[in-house]
Amino acid sequence: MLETTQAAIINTDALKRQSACASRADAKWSVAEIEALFELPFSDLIYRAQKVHRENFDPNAVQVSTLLSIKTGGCSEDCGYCPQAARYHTDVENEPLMALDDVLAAAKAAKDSGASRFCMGAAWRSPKQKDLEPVLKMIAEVKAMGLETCATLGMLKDGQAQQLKEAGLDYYNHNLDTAPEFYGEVITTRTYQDRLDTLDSVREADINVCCGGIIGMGESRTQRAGLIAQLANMKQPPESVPINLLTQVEGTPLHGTDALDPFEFVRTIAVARITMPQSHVRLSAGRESMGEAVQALCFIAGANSIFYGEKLLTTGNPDVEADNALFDKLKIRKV
Ligand code: SAM
Ligand code: DTB
Ligand code: SF4
Repeated sequence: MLETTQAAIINTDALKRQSACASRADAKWSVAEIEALFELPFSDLIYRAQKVHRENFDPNAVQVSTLLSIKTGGCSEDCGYCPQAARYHTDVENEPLMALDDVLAAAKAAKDSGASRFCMGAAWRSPKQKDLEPVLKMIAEVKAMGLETCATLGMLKDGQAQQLKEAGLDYYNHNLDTAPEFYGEVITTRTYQDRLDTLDSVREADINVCCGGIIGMGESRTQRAGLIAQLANMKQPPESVPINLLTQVEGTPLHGTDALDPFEFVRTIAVARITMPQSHVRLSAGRESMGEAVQALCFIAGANSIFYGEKLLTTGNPDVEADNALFDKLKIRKV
């Protein structure tokens, strides 16, 4: 009997794994195939990415989302890039959950400046039920303002995704961050499988998935390809794929990592575009240090979404005037 129960548990686990990630046999892209894309001459890669982009999207429209950190700092996790982890000595202070009215005022300002989606982030390992209740209210009210809603609150437990859906959540952001082979170098307090399980519950609750990662953490090109393979081989790839360039924050373990060549970042965007033709690829953290030319290359390579507003969660982002000026020069429309 014990054996049967154990076998059932193992089978359920195996099924769960398959539901987030395609099994080897139906993998759409091997890591080697993705690496071969990375190896293409730059112009050939960008040409392929532009072709795929134009077949699937208006090439001159970029979706804009504004982020707000509704609960900042004091996080129990050890993500090596993150200024909000309590264990690292950064300038980020631990703050309580923001009041509803303050969140709504920020959402209104985001809407007035042209954002179509409002993303609320919390520095939690996982939301406690007593913390989730006020967030559900925020989601419902932001939605009622006519904005799309997104939240990133950490790992979700049974039933929480369903509650978020019922409150009106359109997108849940939960990143895989990097390839499984590099993951343990960056985070030890939660597993890759924990992340896949949360992504599964988001899918099951019929919430759009926003899932991507961070480039420039010292991973190899093969590992960058490994992250893209994980995302592209999902049974249903994420609707939104944020590609963050590591923002190095003093006091975090990854501060001092060798800077990534900007062309390698552009290549990663192009490869994400080719392998996930129907996903919005978001040029995420790191834009402030990129300059206009590299950002323009990212749009040409197929990025069609950004975080818009002078702050990400705790670090800086270009101000809206600078983004609007760039969009005017490139004749890009915000959507
Ligand atoms: N605490 C929740 C979690 O980890 O799921 C939600 C917020 S967390 C800050 C969201 C994502 O932001 C992380 O998964 C990571 O990909 C990204 N991020 C955090 N710090 C970053 C940094 N310094 N540079 C680039 N991306 C970063
Ligand atoms: C994502 O992939 N990038 C955003 C959002 N999802 C939540 C966060 C970037 C955070 C950068 C560091 C900071 O501002 O604290
Ligand atoms: Fe906490 Fe999220 Fe930062 Fe990790 S990335 S330390 S879970 S806030």
